[in-house]
Amino acid sequence: MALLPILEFPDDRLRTVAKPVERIDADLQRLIDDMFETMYAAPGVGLAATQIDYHFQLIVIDVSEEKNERLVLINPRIVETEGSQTCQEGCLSVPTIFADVTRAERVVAEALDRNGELRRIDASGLLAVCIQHEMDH
Ligand code: K1U
Ligand code: ZN
Repeated sequence: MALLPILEFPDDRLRTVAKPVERIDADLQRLIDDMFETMYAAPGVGLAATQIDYHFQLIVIDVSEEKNERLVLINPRIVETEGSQTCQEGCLSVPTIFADVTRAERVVAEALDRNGELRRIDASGLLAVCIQHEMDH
């Protein structure tokens, strides 16, 4: 596995609009493993592929205390939202800056997992914040 460089503001590549992933193969699964290693080392609770200069709709997340609940979202879509919450957010691409952001309290997202299976994720609290933050990338 490998640690990948994370793009930092004001790098213009962070503004690139990510395209849908078209093929899930061994190369992509290796990249997903590298993204988890990079995210854990940072340390962070999420990482979007855009942040490592790969401009496809791919996100990794682990908000668990024990760092053992890996979530992979490929081509994610938010299909339901409910309520609102304000949370102080950081960003690995904007180090040292934290800001209050208001987002939905609960989201239901549909995405492909690392094997290309369609998953429905019903998230609230930090996981909901993280999904919304990473999709903004
Ligand atoms: O996308 C990123 O830049 C990752 C970012 C995501 C995020 C932060 C805060 C709320 C929602 C989503 C981070 O992971 S910043 C680091 C961080 O918040 C953290 C790091 C270690 C433990 C707990 C949180
Ligand atoms: Zn971020």
